[in-house]
Amino acid sequence: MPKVAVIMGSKNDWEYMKEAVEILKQFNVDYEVRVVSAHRTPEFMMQYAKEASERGIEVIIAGAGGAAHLPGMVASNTHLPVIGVPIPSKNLNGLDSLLSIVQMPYGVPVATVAIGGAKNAALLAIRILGIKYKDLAEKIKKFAESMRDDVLNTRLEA
Ligand code: RP5
Repeated sequence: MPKVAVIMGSKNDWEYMKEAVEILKQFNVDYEVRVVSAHRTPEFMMQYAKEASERGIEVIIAGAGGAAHLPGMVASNTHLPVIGVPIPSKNLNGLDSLLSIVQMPYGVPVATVAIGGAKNAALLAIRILGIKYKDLAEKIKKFAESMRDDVLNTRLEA
């Protein structure tokens, strides 16, 4: 049963959102991937968000670009944690996406990562799951240790 839903507003977002899936695979986390458009498939978006929890989804990662209302609208139709990924857009390089996603009003939070930050979205989802699944918490600790060792072992020609 998938634990993480990776959704995006358009198939054009996949080139960025696939990085989240690569991280989930690396940590052996079950996931599903879908295109769910807030403005082209509004009824489906609501149904998807409302049913996600009963289908076993525990965290939703939602990527969108431009007038990026998918993460917020999904958050308003589920009690699950929603992580928003601002997709780099053509005209404003994703600043529009970032501001659309990060400026959620009080009561309907979306945890927003950096523009194009799909990898961190997946890592945050795994940290959330790590509260319940101790093996994932251990994997996250090992991941941090390996990054630490990489830095400590770095030698520069000076
Ligand atoms: C957003 O608008 C999508 O997330 C995508 O980044 C952007 C363009 O969407 P499409 O025109 O490809 O549907 O909803």
